Amino acid sequence: MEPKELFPIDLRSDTVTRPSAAMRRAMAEAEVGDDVFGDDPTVNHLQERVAALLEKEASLYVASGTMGNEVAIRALTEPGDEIILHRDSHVYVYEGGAPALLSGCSFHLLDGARGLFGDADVHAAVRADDEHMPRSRLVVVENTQNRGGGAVWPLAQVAAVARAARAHDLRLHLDGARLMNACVASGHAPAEYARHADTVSICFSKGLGAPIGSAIAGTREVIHRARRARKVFGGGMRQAGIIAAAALYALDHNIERLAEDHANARRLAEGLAATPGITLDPAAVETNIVYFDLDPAIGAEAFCRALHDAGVWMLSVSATRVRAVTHLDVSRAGIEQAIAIVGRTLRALR
Ligand code: TLP
Repeated sequence: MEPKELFPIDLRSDTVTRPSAAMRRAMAEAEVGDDVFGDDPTVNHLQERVAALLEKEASLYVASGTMGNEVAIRALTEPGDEIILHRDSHVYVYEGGAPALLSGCSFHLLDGARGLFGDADVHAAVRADDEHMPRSRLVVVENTQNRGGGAVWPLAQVAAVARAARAHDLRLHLDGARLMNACVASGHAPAEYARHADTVSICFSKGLGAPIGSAIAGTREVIHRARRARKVFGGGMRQAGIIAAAALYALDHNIERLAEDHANARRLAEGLAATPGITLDPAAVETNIVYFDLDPAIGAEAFCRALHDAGVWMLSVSATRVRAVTHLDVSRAGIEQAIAIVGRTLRALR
């Protein structure tokens, strides 16, 4: 692996990684064609690869995680349907209300620690078949759960939620933007999670280190509907093999190494937890996402601004909450530096 510059130590997200020289070579050498005509061999290869990985009939390459979630939702619902999901899910909080805008769906929000919920929550949320009410149609599960601190869903809990959904003839979409992190942390194969879902999305542009792109997988019929939605949403791409090659490279080289990011996140959490002014339970860090709380007297925004000036970038997500995400462009040395700089920054602010 090429040496990376230490500064800035950018922990805002695992989306900030830059393609390595080897990944760029794979991109430059990719065979391409017009993917709207279905002619791009690299995209076709990637789609076969993802379908096999998730043990689904078909898959579809899309521009982003948001597009993956939204074309899946469009493919699985009709306008007027209601989606059951956690109030902290990306689909609800961070996709600009897209299910309402693009698919005509409303939301039924669930609570639960770390962004997770259970089968009883689904049973209780399903509406009666009554013309006054929206039709309950889809459950969305996010694994790992971003706002839940990168929490990993226990496989048995996904299975129970899926059984509850099926009992009411509901569909299940798995937002697996960081499914590979969940798999590396839990030891489960991606297909073990995917088997419980009608559609699964995975992102190549997060911890896997590709510059662009996500994919969804499902039955041939659902993927056919999703492909139509992708075109309507403006996501039909032409010689997309250039970027699909980066995704293939990421699948070949960047999955197992996510364990390093998880170890770095744990080390970061331990270092931060030992820093006066920070509240954090290191045991809550299961994957590559670390959330912590600051003294309200300091405030997350002022802290992140001062930290930024010192060369460490984190994201303030509320008045007192900060997020830091580890990834392949931050080494263990960078993490140790970041811990030291956070300590100095907080001392200066107090
Ligand atoms: N998450 C981003 C931000 O949007 C918050 C991040 O930095 O974590 N599902 C999940 C669980 C996600 O975390 C994200 C991105 C997406 C979907 C959307 O992916 P993109 O950004 O490719 O549309």
